[in-house]
Amino acid sequence: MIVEVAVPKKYVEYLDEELSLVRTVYPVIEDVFVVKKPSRKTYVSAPVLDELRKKRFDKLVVMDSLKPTQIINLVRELRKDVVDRSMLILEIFANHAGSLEAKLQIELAQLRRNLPLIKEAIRYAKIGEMHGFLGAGEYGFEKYYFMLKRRENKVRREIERVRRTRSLRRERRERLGYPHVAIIGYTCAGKTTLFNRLTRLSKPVGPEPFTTLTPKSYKVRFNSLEAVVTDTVGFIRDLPPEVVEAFYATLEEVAESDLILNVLDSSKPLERIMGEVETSMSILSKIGCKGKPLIHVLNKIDLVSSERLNGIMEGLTRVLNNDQDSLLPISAEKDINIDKLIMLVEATLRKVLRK
Ligand SMILES: Nc1nc2c(ncn2[C@@H]2O[C@H](COP(=O)(O)OP(=O)(O)OP(=O)(O)O)[C@@H](O)[C@H]2O)c(=O)[nH]1
Ligand SMILES: [Mg+2]
Repeated sequence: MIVEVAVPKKYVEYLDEELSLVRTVYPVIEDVFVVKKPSRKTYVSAPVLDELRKKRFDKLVVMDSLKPTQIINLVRELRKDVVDRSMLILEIFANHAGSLEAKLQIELAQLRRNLPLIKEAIRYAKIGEMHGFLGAGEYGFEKYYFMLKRRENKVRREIERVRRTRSLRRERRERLGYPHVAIIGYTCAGKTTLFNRLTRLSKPVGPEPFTTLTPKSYKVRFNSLEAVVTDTVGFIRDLPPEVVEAFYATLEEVAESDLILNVLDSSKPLERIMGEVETSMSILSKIGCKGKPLIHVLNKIDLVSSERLNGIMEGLTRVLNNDQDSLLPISAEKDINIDKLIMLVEATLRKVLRK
């Protein structure tokens, strides 16, 4: 599968991150082009469409969120498959989903993404401009639409059932009275590596975004104090709303935690780290975690020189809320400062529990 990638101007500074998302699903990228001003009808301009028609590729990946009409117009113009950023992120999620809950959530999100597309196709079929992809014109689409609608309701009920089981498990744990520590952060920051280090488990880790899709909890001893630690789904800039709704419901554990560890990747440029702190903080406030004790864990320090590390620490100290939050450089992989982190978690939890 060879893909052609369109990147909007607003994402050019994050080109490497956007392309790493694409490569997770489509390793062979034929070409990348920047879209300065998206067209309302086909997203890319008419001259670019002409260029694209001459090229050999199987799929056009657009790293922006497209309207159903834009997708349908592009497919009709190019006679090729078109995938936008939301669909791509959902595909990555689908490839990584292990648990039943994650699989159902992805199916629901994909249904919610596809239903408006099919509605649009019905509209086209009705004005006689597009033949039904089920070969039955407008009636084929309509039948398909209602079938998916029924499936959507069924999946929704199923998810509620699975979530109830998970929340019962959580209540049982709470009755046992353990404090709760949630590990959050941008995707690939090293959350699961840290979780594994603390729990001595070996949950899957990897350089691909969104390796972890189901939150995992485990009991950990922080010196004299035992607590339950939860690993969570990573964050990324501009998450599609379908994904936010589906996945970040699993973040309810974070909202109920006593302490949050926000994992940051120190091997990235400072501006990028700052941007990621911003993304994480805005998601935290959306899920009702404002004012919770936070430890910013600056991970992967084995990859940076002490000079660079000092620069990053200074930069972060300036933007973080330092009266309340702590900042600690570590390497989860190379076991640097993990003992310090354990002491800091213990001390912070003691303070919180005394309140
Ligand atoms: N050099 C170095 N690499 C690390 C460190 N911690 C994690 N990594 C690497 O960073 C990559 C991502 O690690 P994960 O633990 O999977 O990251 P995550 O935050 O759980 O990512 P998602 O679950 O995908 O959101 C992996 O390739 C790890 O081996 C570290 O301290 N040093
Ligand atoms: Mg992970």
